[in-house]
Formats: sequence, structure tokens, C-alpha cells
Amino acid sequence: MAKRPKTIITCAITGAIHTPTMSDALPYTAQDIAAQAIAAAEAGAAILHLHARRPADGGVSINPQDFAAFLPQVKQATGAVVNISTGGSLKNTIEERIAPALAFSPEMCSLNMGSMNFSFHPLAKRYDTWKFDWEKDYVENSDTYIFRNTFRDIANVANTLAPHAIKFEHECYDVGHLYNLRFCMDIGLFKAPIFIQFIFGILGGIGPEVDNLIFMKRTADRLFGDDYRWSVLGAGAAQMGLATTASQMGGNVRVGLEDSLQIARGQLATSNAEQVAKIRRIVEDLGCEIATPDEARDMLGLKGADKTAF
Ligand code: KMH
Ligand code: ZN
Repeated sequence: MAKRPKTIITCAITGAIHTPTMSDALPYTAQDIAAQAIAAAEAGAAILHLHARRPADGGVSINPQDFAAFLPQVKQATGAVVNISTGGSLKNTIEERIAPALAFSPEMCSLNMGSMNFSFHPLAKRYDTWKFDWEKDYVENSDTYIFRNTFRDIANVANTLAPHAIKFEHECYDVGHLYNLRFCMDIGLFKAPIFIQFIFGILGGIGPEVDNLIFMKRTADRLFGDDYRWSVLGAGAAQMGLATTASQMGGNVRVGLEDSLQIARGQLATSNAEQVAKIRRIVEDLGCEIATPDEARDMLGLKGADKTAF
């Protein structure tokens, strides 16, 4: 029997969905983002998917200065692959959203493969009081946001970042996004092996059922053949179950407080590292090995940490 591929664990440390009121564990100061990223790498994450936050109030930030406050520390303390988000704001243009990736030339960055409703407004009902002024409006009004990632936006990212040899985490929230990605490959925007993050359970995207995972995987097999590597992210309560299923199907997994604040149904996680340790335990108990950062670099064809600008 062919040897099972190793499982790459990505940890998405803080994101742009959850707010400080929702969990004391959600990091937003540079110090806390760095500490949690380092602990997640020590627990077994090979890739760290990073957003920045405003240190004063935890608001979403795409300001390169806020990334500069933790990137060097993360690099010094871990061998992990740094992946910088280009999706970090629902309110900014794509040119603004790629500023951190342009400034720091990481080994990877996220690239969202279609425009969509992207909403988390139902979360607002769970809280009567909020830690910071901005949070309630931000969460409640997410039902009015369009997460804009047009074909021209995608080409813009690909062309602007091409000289940096950055590998993309292609964020696919629905099956149409796979066809968008195929089209973009056909016009020469991306080179194999591409890395697809199948995303389930975001309101506006495909739901978190195993049927959908199989459907997305089959569709990707048909569209990309051997030209792709893949990973799964289940939002909220779907996180651990879908990651477990993905690893058993030969895929890679993403966890982290960006995607879910829980460690088990109804129980808040105390840190990103706790989620990494849990999925690592499950993956290893079920007979798979996790990939080191260098093995992940090899599997995804990354340029190497020495070629980043931080
Ligand atoms: N901020 C969200 C709308 C990514 O990192 O590329 C989407 C997001 C995805 O954060
Ligand atoms: Zn993200």
C-alpha cells in the first residue's frame, strides 16, 4: 500500500471574524499574537496563517506596521512557514489588502477565490455587552458586506506578487471558486502544485457537511488532477470533525482561533496551541504523521524562509 502523506497543520491565529468580547483567548496585541503563534508552532503547526489587529482595541488591521510588530519575533523563535492574509478586511480594496504581503514577501499568503457574502452577524445576538466600541457594529453589519475578490482583483494579486515567488493558500468557500481557480490557472496566473484550502461553514459559502467535502474534493480532482495539494478548514463547531475527516482522506488541516473559538462543543479554547495539540493528537492516533515546516516547504514547493523580507 502507498505510504500515507504527512499531514500539514496550519494554524490561523487571530483572523478578522471574531472579536475580543467573544473570547479572552483571542490574541490582538503584537506580543500575544507572537506568543500564541510560537506556541502553536511548538505544538505542531507547520504553517502560521497570520492577520494583524489594532493593539489598542483588537480591531482588524491591514497596516504593515502592525505586522512588523510580531513577524520578526515569530521568525526568530520558530522554523514555521509564515502565511500572511490578503483577505483581512471586508472594507478595503485589494491593493490595500496586499500591502503587508508586498512589504514582507512571506513564503505564503492567502488568496480568496471569489466574491461573496461573508457574514457572521448571527454571532452578535450572543452578547449583551461588548469590550470595545467597534465590535457590535462590525459584527452586526457583516450582513451588509460583500467580500470582493473579482477576477481582476485576483489577477492583480497574482501579478503584483509574482516577483516575490509567494505560494498562495487559495481560499475556496464554495465549488464555484474551484472553477474560478481552474480558469486562473488556464490563463497562466498560478503554477502547480497549487495549494487549496477548502472552507466549510462560513455563512455565504458551502455548508460544513462531509458530503460537501467529498464533492469539493472530487471536483478538485477532476479540475486539477495531480496539480494540487489540499487542506480543510471547518468554521465554528465543524472545525475538529472536518479536519479529522480530511486527514483520513489524505488531506491537510487548518485549525486556529480565526476559524473557531472552541476546543469542544460549547467549550472555549484557551489558546491556538490547544487546538493544534488536539488535532495533532487525533491525526497521530489515527495513524498519520504530521509534517515539519521543512517537509511542508517541500510538499508545497515554497521558496524558503531565507527569502522573506522580515
Ligand atoms: N477576513 C475575512 C473576510 C483570509 O485570511 O484570506 C476572510 C479572511 C480570509 O480572513
Ligand atoms: Zn485569514
